[in-house]
Amino acid sequence: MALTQEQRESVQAAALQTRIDTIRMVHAAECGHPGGPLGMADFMATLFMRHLDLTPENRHAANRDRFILGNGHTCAGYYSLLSQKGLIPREMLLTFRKMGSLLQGHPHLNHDLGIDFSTGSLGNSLSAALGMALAAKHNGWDARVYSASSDGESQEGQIWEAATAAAHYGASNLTVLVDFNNVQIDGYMRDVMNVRDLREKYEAFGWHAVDVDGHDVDAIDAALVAAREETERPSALICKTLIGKGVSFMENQPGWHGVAPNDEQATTALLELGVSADEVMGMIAADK
Ligand SMILES: Cc1ncc(C[n+]2csc(CCOP(=O)(O)OP(=O)(O)O)c2C)c(N)n1
Ligand SMILES: [Mg+2]
Repeated sequence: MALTQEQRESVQAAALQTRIDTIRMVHAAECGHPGGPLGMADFMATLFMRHLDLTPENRHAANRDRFILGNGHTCAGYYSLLSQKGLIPREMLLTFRKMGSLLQGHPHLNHDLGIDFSTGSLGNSLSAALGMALAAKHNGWDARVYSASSDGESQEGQIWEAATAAAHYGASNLTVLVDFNNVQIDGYMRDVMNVRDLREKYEAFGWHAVDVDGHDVDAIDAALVAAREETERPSALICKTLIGKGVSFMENQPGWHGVAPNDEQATTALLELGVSADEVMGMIAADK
């Protein structure tokens, strides 16, 4: 079923909050990765708000849905969404990347916070997600396993070992959402190491694979519904995104892969995201 206007607006509000939190967290930490989470915000918000069955009540249940962030460096947005779902206290967000904080610069497994796997070293995520998906099937659980990955992570050989095994074992309860932004740490992906057409690749590996506009929440929601309806094959959503989406000077700029905005840049970013001038002044001061 298509999203109602109310549902669409609620997902878009969650995506906007994710972008605002990302800017504030990376600004406050004075380090981190703002570009990726801004680009992923729309498909991550659709997944977290509409599909992923993870709540404060069920977080310790063995048979609940799982999520693994393969491109772990984009965790500011992930933490924001976990806080919007009530798993991470909001006041914890600004401790991001500070000494002693549970919110490390890459996710550390913590079921209290809803974090299902430690990531940061690219390439492991799909294997881990596949293990969880097969375990759920083995136990007869009606649980789905989602992972986020990226064009950069798709350069890792282990991803393709997992893709082979997932199709072979018919892990139809597994869905990967790939952040395809043509950017990685050192520049444009097509210049550094072109992974080419990932939809064709996943399809050739035996997956149900679709290209989707990674900023169109209706299209993402429909693709996630179709993935749930698959009974034989794992599903891959190749989400075409713009790194830095929503902040004009960060869009499509590899330089914003892993650099924190200074006070002036954070102010401009928050204003562009629609935060009022008064609120922005308060935020910049509070982030210190
Ligand atoms: C195994 C491994 N090799 C190298 C790195 C260093 N690294 C961190 S992020 C990154 C780029 C990954 O590309 P992508 O996820 O597409 O980045 P983005 O689109 O967010 O800029 C690399 C190479 C790593 N984390 N793990
Ligand atoms: Mg990328």
